[in-house]
Amino acid sequence: MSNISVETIRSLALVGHGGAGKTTLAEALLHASGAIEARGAVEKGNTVCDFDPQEKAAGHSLNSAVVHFSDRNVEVNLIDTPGYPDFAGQAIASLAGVDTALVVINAQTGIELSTERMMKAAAARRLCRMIVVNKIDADNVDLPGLVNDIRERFGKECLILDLPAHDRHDVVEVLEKDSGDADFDSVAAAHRALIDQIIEEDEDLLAKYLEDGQEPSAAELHAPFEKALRAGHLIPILFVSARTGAGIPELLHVLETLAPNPAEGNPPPFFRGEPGGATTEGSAKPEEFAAVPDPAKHVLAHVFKVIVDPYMGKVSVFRVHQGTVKKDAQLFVGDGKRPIKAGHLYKLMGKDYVEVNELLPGEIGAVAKIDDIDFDAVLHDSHDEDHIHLKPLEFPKPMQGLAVETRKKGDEQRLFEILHKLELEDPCFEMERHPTTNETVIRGLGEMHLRYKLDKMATQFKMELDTKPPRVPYRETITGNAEGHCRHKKQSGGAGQFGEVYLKIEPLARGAGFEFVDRVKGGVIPGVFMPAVEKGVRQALDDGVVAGYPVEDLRVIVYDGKTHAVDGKEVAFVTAGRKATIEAIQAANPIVLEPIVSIEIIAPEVNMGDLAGDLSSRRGHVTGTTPRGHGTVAIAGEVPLAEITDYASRLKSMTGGQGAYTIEFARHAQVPPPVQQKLAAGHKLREDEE
Ligand SMILES: Nc1nc2c(ncn2[C@@H]2O[C@H](COP(=O)(O)OP(=O)(O)OP(=O)(O)O)[C@@H](O)[C@H]2O)c(=O)[nH]1
Ligand SMILES: [Mg+2]
Repeated sequence: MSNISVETIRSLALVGHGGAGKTTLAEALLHASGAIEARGAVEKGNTVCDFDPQEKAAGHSLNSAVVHFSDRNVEVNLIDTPGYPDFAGQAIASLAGVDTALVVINAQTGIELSTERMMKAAAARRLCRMIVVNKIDADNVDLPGLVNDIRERFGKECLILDLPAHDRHDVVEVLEKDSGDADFDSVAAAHRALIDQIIEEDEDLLAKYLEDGQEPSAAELHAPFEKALRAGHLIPILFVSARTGAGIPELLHVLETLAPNPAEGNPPPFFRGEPGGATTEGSAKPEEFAAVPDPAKHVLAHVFKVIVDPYMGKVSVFRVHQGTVKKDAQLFVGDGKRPIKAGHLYKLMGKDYVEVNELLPGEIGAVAKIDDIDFDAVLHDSHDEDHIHLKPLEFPKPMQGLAVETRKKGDEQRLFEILHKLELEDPCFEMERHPTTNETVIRGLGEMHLRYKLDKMATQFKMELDTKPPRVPYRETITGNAEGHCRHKKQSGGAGQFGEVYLKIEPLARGAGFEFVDRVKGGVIPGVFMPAVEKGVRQALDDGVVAGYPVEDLRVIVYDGKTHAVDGKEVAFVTAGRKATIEAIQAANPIVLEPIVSIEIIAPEVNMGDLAGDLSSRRGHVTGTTPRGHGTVAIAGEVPLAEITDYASRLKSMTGGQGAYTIEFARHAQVPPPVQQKLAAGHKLREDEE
């Protein structure tokens, strides 16, 4: 038995923008704790966390990586996440595995796109947050200015917990100390501000403090400190240099004494019931409950990462939230009836798998070769825990698309298998197959994201692909009510076919999808044929009517019809359902909708005018701009997806390679009439089937 207890466990994710130094910081922490003998460097491609050959070649992280180490009295589970917005999927997913987000900011570049996104995402998950300003050793850094920026952007709750000293070779902590030399600011003032903020959380302590002026002891401050962290009333700022090691011992000390253990963090938001259950008639509203980090209770664990490892097979990485996961334990996956056996339990150390016998609440572990465990699965050991889910994380919807085709004929099946594996690993990577055009489209968050997947397919799976811009995923919908009718009758040789359908259609709110209502009275269309009618309706909707894109957001009400004792046939009702629907849609002022994406561009300030002009020439517009210091600006805007298929190369040439952008689905909007006419030209409705 080890002497780990829940109180000694810390689980943290390093998040923040690309290049902030997260991977280097993980390396520094591992080294300082004695977990590794020598420190690797990202440039040399020998860090624990960037172990993937593609990461080594790229010089930055592409995937999240999990490590663990013991230091003094604590067991730290640490996740290093990729910072470039293209790889945000795994960074966001990691938040479900930890109590604390360490948001790393590059002192040279200040607050960046992912800094803000991850601060927000961590707050939305109610994680404790700490800001780590890295690279304090670098030239031309303005640390007091950065502290002001941080407080302006993220609030007055961001308070200094240590200050750089001795010309940034060192730091001095300000919670226990109230005097000393710092490079800027005063230790006394930072100390006072911190104590005042913490004491606010505890009325008794505050009263005592006001009465006798006696400062509370470190022990007395612990509980209110945790409370302030949990409530987001305190976001400590720490300074480090992952390169020189300045501030690293102090950061470790903070992890030991102040970072919350699993019982001190906000409990993870589990709920019992089906997602969306509240909106489906008759089903109970999902009921929220908190997992209790008690090793003696039933097991509850959540899979926040899946790796498809060439040697280990499918690896599911999970965090234990409740109970103890033991080697050889029988675990249920979600609502699955048959348990799986966790024959080997691992803790991860970058690419290495370290076998363990048990995992306590707060720990991050993995099981391998169990195909039934997918991303976001809940593992448990009692059927009482069926229908349990963790509150879903919010991921950006991938919109950057590329149509792909295998170079070798006959490789299609293998392509799907590989794409499916890649989908498993990355919540922001999707593949779609368009049966009408026979097109396979991959979608990700940006051009770099897709390029990485193509490289991975080529190197790891030896799958070479040709690519081209994909068809834009337009949709069709209706703007008015209308009726449709079809009497399908066929007399060909022997047995005939007969089916007649009357229906009405009504528009529904955007995003509502499709509703099918059977309002036929007196069995004029016998119940057995109703599924056939619905099938026909769905065929019409899937095929599209105006321009060949799926029709959405409407209700179809079948209210009358007729059958025939001998010739009434399923196929006849499918055809009648389809044609009646087409007739109704054509009469209901159909329109074509296009996806509009929100775009975020980071670029040099000097290019702003050009970029805004270019965006409006693409039927888009700027919604806001934020200067980010260091001569760069963040431009937010909206633009139709159809207009930015070539944006990556355009941005590159407009900014001399200095610009970056990401897009995210925003909404659907009606295409301008000339575009609709163009799309509609050449569209043919399907022929009758025999
Ligand atoms: N001067 C200085 N350079 C640093 C420091 N920490 C990291 N770097 C350098 O900054 C660059 C980026 O470091 P990484 O550790 O890869 O940054 P990251 O946050 O993991 O980046 P992503 O993986 O892209 O999210 C590398 O060249 C590091 O050597 C530091 O404390 N001081
Ligand atoms: Mg990294």
